[in-house]
Amino acid sequence: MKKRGQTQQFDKASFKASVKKHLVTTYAQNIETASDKHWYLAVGKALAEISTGNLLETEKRVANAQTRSVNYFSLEFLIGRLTGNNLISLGLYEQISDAVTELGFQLTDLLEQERDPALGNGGLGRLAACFMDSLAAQEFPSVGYGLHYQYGLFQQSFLNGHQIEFPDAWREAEGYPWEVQRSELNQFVGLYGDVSFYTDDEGQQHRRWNPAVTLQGIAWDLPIIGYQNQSVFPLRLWECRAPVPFNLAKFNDGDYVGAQQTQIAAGNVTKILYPNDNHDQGKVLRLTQQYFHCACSIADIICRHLKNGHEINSLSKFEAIQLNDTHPTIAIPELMRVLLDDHQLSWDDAWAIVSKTFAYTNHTLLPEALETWSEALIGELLPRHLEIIFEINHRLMAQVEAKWPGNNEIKRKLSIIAEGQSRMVRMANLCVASTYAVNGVAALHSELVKRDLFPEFDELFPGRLQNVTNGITPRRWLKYCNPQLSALISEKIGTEWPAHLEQLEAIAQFATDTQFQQRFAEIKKQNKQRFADWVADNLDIELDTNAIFDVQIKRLHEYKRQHLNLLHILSLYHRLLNDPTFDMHPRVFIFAAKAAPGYALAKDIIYAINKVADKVNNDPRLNGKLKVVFVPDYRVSLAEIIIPAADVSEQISTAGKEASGTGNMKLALNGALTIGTMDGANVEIREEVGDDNIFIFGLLVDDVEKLKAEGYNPHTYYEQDSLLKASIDLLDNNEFDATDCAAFSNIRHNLLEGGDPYLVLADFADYVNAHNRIDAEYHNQTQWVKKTILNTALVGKFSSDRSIRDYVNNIWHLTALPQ
Ligand code: F58
Ligand code: PLP
Repeated sequence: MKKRGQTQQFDKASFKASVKKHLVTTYAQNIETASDKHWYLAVGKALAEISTGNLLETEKRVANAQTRSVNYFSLEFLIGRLTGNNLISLGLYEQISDAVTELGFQLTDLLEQERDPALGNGGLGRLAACFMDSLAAQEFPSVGYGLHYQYGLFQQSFLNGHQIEFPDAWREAEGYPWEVQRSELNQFVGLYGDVSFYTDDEGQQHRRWNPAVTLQGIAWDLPIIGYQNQSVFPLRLWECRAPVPFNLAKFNDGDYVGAQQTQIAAGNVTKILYPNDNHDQGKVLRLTQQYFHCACSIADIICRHLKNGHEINSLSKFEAIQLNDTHPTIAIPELMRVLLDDHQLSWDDAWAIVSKTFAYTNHTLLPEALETWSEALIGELLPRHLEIIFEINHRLMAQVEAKWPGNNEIKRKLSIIAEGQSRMVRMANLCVASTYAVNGVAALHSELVKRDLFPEFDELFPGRLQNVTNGITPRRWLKYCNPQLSALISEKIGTEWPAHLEQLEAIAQFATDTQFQQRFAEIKKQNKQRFADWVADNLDIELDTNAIFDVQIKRLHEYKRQHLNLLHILSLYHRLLNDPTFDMHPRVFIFAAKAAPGYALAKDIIYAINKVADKVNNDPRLNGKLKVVFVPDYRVSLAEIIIPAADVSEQISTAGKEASGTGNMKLALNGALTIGTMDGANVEIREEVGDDNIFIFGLLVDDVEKLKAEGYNPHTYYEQDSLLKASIDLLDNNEFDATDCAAFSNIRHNLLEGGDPYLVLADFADYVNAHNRIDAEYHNQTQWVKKTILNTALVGKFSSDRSIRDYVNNIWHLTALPQ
């Protein structure tokens, strides 16, 4: 690998001139009167000039290297703001900061002007962004393929405690300064229609799809800038448009609306990101998005492959395709179709390529999130693809028959087609059958994928099912978001750690050094103050930075159990008011979470937390011991200020439900102590930091299964635990809500009569105990700070650079670009 520290050549005077040029000529602003926002846009454009040049250079180097690339297919890339992070990668943060000061501005103010490109829902989309960063940092040839949504994940605000959603026009009126259109890469995509036979000149019969509708894919590239190495790889996002602006015949007949119908329909394909996390809705438009994404991306890969002078037969030698969950699975039959019908390969030759090209990552075991599509719908939208899926299934069933002769039960389980009233295509089965590697995202999750989800596939295809534990990029999630801690670390162990996070282990030796502890604690305090100032300015709530900042930030979902956290808060409220012997260190409970717009109970939980916050924050009887803040509009840029300010990280999913989590890694890296269940990557965090430096509680996966099998009854817990009973009863007595909104009673009903599907009541007592331990241990500040230092020091494993190396070594088999 190239020696790090090769930063961009920089000439301040010409940079300033370029900013001014863009301000005037690109954005038509006067230098004297332009707003901060226009200065940010102009700075972004001036920087993008550098990155676009490097992107084209890197493309050439990749072509010359003649090695394998990975194509990361994902319907989501939750990249967050690019400008600040890109400055770090370019190694130009200080220089640009100086240049901007000379222009009369503060760089930090301008960076605040950038809207987050929220092109993802949560963990899965954010993981894709971290992976792109780590691929570029290590110079592995790579392209990210996604969609250029006009509207990203909705913006959230609260009205009387209720979530309301607004469209997220992330590009605003001016467009996003970092993106460039690559019109030479545009593609055409078919839909609907029928399939016919034809005979070629040699008398061979072939299938041909005759689509009834054609869409155009417009390629937009965002630069993924390698950390201080000058390589830039593309994140290629496809925008859907109609191939012609309107229907001329209809227009000439005076049917002006009819003339635009196709165009309006085409514009809808990439209009909006579906806002569900861990839930599959099965809408036609979603399948259209998926196919549009895959067809454009496959076409682009093949164009590149042929342009680089390679034979179609060598595709898998030069290209790997990683499917980020099943959302881009239709790429599998699409590549088969292109190879069979356009390149006229035999089935066996085409299959040999496809089954050596694709790999698939599973991110969930939740049954409601496992994608299936109606066979009828696929047949209508993509008739040729359905034929191909049938053929893949036919051959799979033959393999199953050979391994388990006459066993129809296994056939029913493994079949890509689920029988039933309406036949459904199971995308995960299609993936496992067609890829050469399948991975879960944390050790426990990958074991459960083998044990519970695909045990027979594991027998049929030994070795195919693997684990790659997730990771996070240390550049954004430590160096950029926590500059003071980063400076302290660099002072002690040098500046190489952002590219080699395992080096952080060397700060463990300072965990008991009083002076280091003081500085570490002081930085945490300042980060808490930075966040407290933000809260005062934006939410008008005063926070005491001496309190414990207890943070749960993630999508709102029953399995993540924000309502368990809420019940604990209610138990503290109850004890503070009713038990004169009870005392506690002041706590601020910080939440941030978006609920899927159609997820009623999740919205009820948000409402309940907001109402409890209103009450406890203003109740003088609590002596300021308890505060609750629900920060609206959770997004990457908010995570960047909350995470460095956290003392406690809530990772409290029901065991077996959270595939990995990545927020848990970010918080631990920034010195928050985890209170968590033995779930997802919490298990591995515990292994790294040691039992003394984490607060583990709750049922284990096997306990959960056993309890459910025995017949779980939440009433038993309710009746036997007086603190739990008092807390749950607070949900039902208008203590927090004078309106007749049913949110509180819905939550209570779900927990008691609804059977408490995520075992909140079963874990409550142990959770409260773990919190009591936190309260007790926080009093011993020396010990506490030691633990937080050890968290930062010992989580180097969770760098996404390591995850990417695992993929490279075990799945993709890539070589880093030579200089
Ligand atoms: C998440 N999945 C997992 N899905 O829940 C989390 O444990 C894991 O850390 C993360 O992936 C990365 O591996 C997730 O975020 C989604 O958001 C999908 C969006 C599209 C619809 C289905 C869910
Ligand atoms: N959303 C955003 C904005 C994030 O930054 C992250 C991870 O840090 C997530 C969602 C995923 O959080 P979790 O792993 O806790 O589900």
